[in-house]
Amino acid sequence: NNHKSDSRGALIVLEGLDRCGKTSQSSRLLSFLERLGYLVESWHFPDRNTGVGQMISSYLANEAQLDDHAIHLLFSANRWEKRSLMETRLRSGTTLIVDRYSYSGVAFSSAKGLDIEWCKAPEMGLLAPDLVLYLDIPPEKAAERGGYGGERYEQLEFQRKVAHSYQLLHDVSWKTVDACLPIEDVEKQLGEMALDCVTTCQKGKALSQLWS
Ligand code: NYM
Repeated sequence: NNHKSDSRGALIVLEGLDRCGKTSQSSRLLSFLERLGYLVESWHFPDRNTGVGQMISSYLANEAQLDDHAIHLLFSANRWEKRSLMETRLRSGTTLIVDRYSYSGVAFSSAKGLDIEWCKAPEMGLLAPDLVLYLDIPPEKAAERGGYGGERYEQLEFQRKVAHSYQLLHDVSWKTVDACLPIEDVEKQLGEMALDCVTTCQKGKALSQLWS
């Protein structure tokens, strides 16, 4: 590895509705990049291991009730508490594959009716992803996959609203992949897009911040 000083890992985010296949695709993407010899870690938000994460987890399990604004800020705080570690990892050359990020935060909260600009505000200053891979699936198809775990938000009607909110968030870093394709085809497409991004960041690309 001939590291230039501005060489770094890539921040790659996977987004999509519940049951779109994000979690299995992120582990496939992790092994793909590992096999090619890259330093790579798999992350997930919400990170339920922190104190804030435990509050989020009991909210999602319907064990705790919280005001919509308050839970929104907790999801955001859960990203802020990982921000410096995230930057350290990226600068040391590790690529991060992140299952859900600020886009989930904004899409799910604005689907409840909160103002979208209000939802984006606490995300400002978090690291901007180099690539957002959106696993596109019609809400009805996702619901058919079954296994909605019974957590809060896992209902067809609500997922339709989330899908609509996601559409408002597309920016230049987004690539949409048809999540209804066979799992190996999705894997292959994600792999190619991720590899391209990792190579660019390795050559040296400035880290930027949300939302720009
Ligand atoms: N979720 C996730 C939010 O509402 N806001 C956020 O900022 C994030 C990261 O949490 N239905 C929602 C989306 C999911 C739920 O996520 C739990 P997962 O990926 O099932 O652990």
